Amino acid sequence: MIALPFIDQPMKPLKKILLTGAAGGLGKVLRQSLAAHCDTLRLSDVSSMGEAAAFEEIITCDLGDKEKTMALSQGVDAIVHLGGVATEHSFETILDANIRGIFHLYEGARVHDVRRVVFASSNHAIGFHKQGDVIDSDCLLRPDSYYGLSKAYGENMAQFYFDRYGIETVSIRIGSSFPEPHDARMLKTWLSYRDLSELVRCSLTAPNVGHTIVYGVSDNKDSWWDNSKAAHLGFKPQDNTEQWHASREAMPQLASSDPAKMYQGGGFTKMGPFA
Ligand code: NAI
Ligand code: 15L
Repeated sequence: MIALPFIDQPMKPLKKILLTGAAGGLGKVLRQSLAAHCDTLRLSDVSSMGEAAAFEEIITCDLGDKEKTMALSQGVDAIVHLGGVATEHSFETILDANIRGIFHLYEGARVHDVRRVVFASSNHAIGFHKQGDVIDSDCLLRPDSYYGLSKAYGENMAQFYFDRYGIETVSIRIGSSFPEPHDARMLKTWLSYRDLSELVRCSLTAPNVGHTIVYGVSDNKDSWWDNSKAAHLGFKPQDNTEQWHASREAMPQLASSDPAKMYQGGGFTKMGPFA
């Protein structure tokens, strides 16, 4: 019997996705998982991304370059925006990559009529909420760093481009996405790569998301983050930090008066000032 290709290979939901930050830690993970959801994956970063596979396009670009960043969106159906400075630095360092960069990206989306963006926001947009307090997506923004401020700005940018131009965004306040949790704090904030990949898939394909804010976190015990207001995304995390509890709790612990122990953003709450 002859196999019919359209039966064996269900249609992919999107023709072309732009992935920024493709050379980074999470970029490498999503470079693999996004391949299943589009015909063509356009990869961009300021750093080297290696060789392009047959279904990939590679464009080296600094997000601070308005013209080049806007052009990245030409012909794409959706954007997954990971690119930028990913930890705390001086304001000037953050400014071009994260603040000007996201403006350039949304302007490209507007001009090239891209209707969906998935934005890698961060828990550091809300990092000055206390550890142990449970917050949802309506909580007050409490950035803990210049980096966290840039993510709060990115979320506001996403809201503005939805209200003004109808471009939909899912802003994912990622906790800590690494192969394993590094310490006791990450027992609460960890997001496995498998759950990250599924959350990005849900964020690209769920209908009518408007501007949705969701916490990027696995199914960890006693989570600080309540995703009930993002239930329409259909995200069901599969992983949790149970297997690391004993070893991470046995590590030397911070004093209870240490800001890194008091606040959800951990050590970011006490970095700087930068001369
Ligand atoms: P990463 O630092 O490994 O990757 C970021 C990428 O952005 C790098 O490849 C870098 O070259 C690129 N980049 C930096 N400045 C740029 C510029 N001016 N123009 C173009 N590209 C530039 O970080 P990671 O861990 O992969 O994070 C990806 C995204 O997710 C970042 O936006 C980060 O803020 C966010 N995030 C990550 C978390 C995590 O636990 N890994 C937690 C919360 C948020
Ligand atoms: C982030 O936003 C950073 O990109 C990542 O490197 C981790 O520090 C993470 O937050 C975290 O809070 O653990």
